Amino acid sequence: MPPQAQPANRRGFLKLAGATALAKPALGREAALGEAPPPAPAQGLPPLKITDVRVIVTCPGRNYVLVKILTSEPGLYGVGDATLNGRELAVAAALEKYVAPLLIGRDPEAIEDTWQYLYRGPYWRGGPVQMTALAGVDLALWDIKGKRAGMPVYQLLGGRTRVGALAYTHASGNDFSEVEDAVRHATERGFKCVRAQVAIPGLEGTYGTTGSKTANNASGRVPQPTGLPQTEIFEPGPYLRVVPRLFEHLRKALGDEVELLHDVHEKLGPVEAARLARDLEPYHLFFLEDPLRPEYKESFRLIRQHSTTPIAMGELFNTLWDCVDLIKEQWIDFIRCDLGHIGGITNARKVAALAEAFQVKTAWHGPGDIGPATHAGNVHVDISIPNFGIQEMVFFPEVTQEVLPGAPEFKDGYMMVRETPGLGTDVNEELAKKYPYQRAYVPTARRRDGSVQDW
Ligand code: EZ4
Ligand code: CO
Repeated sequence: MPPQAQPANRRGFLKLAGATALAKPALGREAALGEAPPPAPAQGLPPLKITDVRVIVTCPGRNYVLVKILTSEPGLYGVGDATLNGRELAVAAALEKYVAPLLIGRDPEAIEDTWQYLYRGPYWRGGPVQMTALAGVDLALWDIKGKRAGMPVYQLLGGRTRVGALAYTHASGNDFSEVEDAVRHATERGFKCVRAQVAIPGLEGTYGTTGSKTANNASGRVPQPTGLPQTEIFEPGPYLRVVPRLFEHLRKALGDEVELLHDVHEKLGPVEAARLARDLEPYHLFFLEDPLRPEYKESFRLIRQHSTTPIAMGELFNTLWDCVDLIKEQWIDFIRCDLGHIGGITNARKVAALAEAFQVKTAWHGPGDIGPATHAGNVHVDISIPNFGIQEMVFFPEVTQEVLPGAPEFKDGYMMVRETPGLGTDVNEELAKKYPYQRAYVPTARRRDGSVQDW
């Protein structure tokens, strides 16, 4: 019987196949040295092949790129997210033109082999575009494996280590009292941890606050009518004076219990970041996020020498190797890679394991500009590792949830994955067509003198 003729449902197949198949699983063929490993089907299951790879670009509220991988088992497919904010079509092209042809006919069960093949195979490795494409494939393959096993992905990763993933949300405003209100609103919703950002007087727009009280707008959720990036103005002096006062205000107004975080968004130089970390010490942050640019990791040593404010870093990293120095030197307390930009679950679990050895915890990036499948991947990893720290999250608007259903759910301060097999997320392809891609960039930033500044 060809694989296509097998029932999609595992139990159905077992019933049909009976004890013979269980005793002697039908292997595709013998392994040949020097070739990719042949399909190695799980006990009692027929070998599986990838038959189609669909790349779906859609804009239900903002742009998303999805990878849908179909298999030779009727009805069995996986969905991954390959969204790279402001460079969506570059990833879609990488997937369509280069990755998809390599996947057709491969064994979808061989996740690690496929990961290595797509990472090292093209010779030109790494970078956000390729690593986001790889993440999309990786997430889809974990989704398939979970569905085939009849288990949520966290079970395949070793099972639960916790009930839910402690979450943080964003609170921002144009002045201290607006931020205070936003933090109160978040705690009323059940959040125990809140990231606080404030507009800096005299500067036109500051990361996390531009033109709106929601960080989602600031990070480009609404495609701009011109289709070109907005420009923000940044000066370190006013920023370094205002931020400690914000947290002084919040602690006086809200007390000590709520956990507060702040995102520098890689905007400072080393000694400036050290000063901010030191000045924030009295307010006991949960962590100070992404204080420095990612290029030169040793600068983090300087922050450590001056402060006990916990430090988190990583959303601009693309591989495990970007994380090595920060973790092994214990220059950070939280590693916060973006699963969607470091090649998915396969690489994230290695980052987590490396971090575990050095008592560093995880805090995976969780903004609105990565899709529900990546958020689900985040939480499946969060609840199956020993050294989880915290999970950044967003509430997806209704229209996004209709096109991309199944994001993890928020419950009393924690993220919960669905107990359905696989990642628990999906894509409504028909509905996705109603929301065509709209060009949108992340904002850029400049100093008052006109020179380029990190956003
Ligand atoms: O600005 O994902 O912690 N979250 C963040 C995000 C990033 C966006 C950039 O695409 O820093 O909001
Ligand atoms: Co951030």
